[in-house]
Amino acid sequence: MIALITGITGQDGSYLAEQLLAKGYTVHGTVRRSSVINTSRIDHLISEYDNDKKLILHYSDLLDPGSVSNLVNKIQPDEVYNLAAQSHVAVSFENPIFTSQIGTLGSISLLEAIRNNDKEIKFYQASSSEMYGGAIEKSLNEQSKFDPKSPYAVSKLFAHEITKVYRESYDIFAVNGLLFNHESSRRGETFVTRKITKAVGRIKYGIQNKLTLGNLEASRDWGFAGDYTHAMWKMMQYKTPEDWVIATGETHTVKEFLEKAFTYVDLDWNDYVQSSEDYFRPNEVNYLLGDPEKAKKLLKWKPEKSFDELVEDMVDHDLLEAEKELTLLKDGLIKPTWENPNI
Ligand code: NAP
Ligand code: G4F
Repeated sequence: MIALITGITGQDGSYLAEQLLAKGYTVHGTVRRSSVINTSRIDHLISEYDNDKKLILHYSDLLDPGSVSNLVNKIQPDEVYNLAAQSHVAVSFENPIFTSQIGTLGSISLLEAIRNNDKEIKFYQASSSEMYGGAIEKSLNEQSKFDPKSPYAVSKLFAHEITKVYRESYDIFAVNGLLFNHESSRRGETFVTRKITKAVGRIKYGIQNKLTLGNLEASRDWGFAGDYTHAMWKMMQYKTPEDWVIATGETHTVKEFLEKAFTYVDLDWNDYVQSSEDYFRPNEVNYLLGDPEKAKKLLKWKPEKSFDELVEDMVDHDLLEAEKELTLLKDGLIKPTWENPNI
């Protein structure tokens, strides 16, 4: 089996590549050219699989439809996973056009490439619970109405709908994974969970003394990224192409995450955390809770890692990172930054 993953350098791309390679797939991934090497999440896979050409990276940007089409033509994949995006909701308010272009141009370029090359190629679109936005239902499933609240969510909604259009119009096996928030030690450092666990590690080692966040009352259905990428693969093996909600069925506030993470290292978060308007968004999604019953029943999928285990794993990882950072600081190899200027 041959898979193409756009966004392989991201959190999900790295877990998905790992899982597909372990199943014996040949994995092709797109990498954006950058002035610094940006493959840190997949370096362990490159050293293991690069020599026997099981993992092959290509320079490609989703904003360049020609490069996307050439790639599909050249690789002739069995499965395409479209994970690339400007995935930060707050940043999408700052860069709305760029964010929208990746979501819209990226998905339709890939679908067109599949339609023109080989309609047997299966397609996965990384849809998002963010598209539900202001929905009033308590628990959200595949039938719930969308109400996007950010440029990011609107661009994801376009990709979601165009995926359905290509499925219905051209009989392409095109699926949407409606994934609720999923985290890990590979999560980008400006998403709230990782921002917290990284700060916990640094505070514990005395490298940082405060943490500034935005809305502490926001509530999210947080799962483990590795469980969710496994669900992506399962959707692609199901007999028919459909839309699937992937979630834990539990929701927690940012405050609850703080409580769990700081208590784990015997600290009281109230002593370190402040909330600033600077980190509030122009439009907030206050509450998200998913209902994964369909995936549980038909895909035989369930989240393996609990909320507590997820938080503890992330804190454990970031304690080790902080310990390494402290050594570098002591050796004078890096300069101290008391708090990362994060979004
Ligand atoms: P991520 O860590 O931010 O990774 C995004 C990936 O997209 C990175 O590899 C990034 O490359 C790449 N990318 C960005 N702009 C690109 C462009 N113009 N052309 C090609 N590649 C580009 O995101 P993630 O958490 O893994 O999420 C994967 C996908 O699932 C995203 O589409 C996200 O919107 C969606 N999603 C995520 C969640 C979640 O909770 N994690 C939930 C629902 C949906 P660089 O490494 O060069 O930046
Ligand atoms: O961690 P977040 O930035 O994730 P958000 O906005 O829910 O988006 C993530 O999940 C979506 C799925 O629902 C994905 F589609 C998307 O790509 C991304 O992966 O923020 C979570 C909550 C928000 O309500 C935010 O306002 O935490 C709140 N928050 C409070 N203080 C903060 C902060 N978020 C960030 N990033 N930074 C803060 O300081």
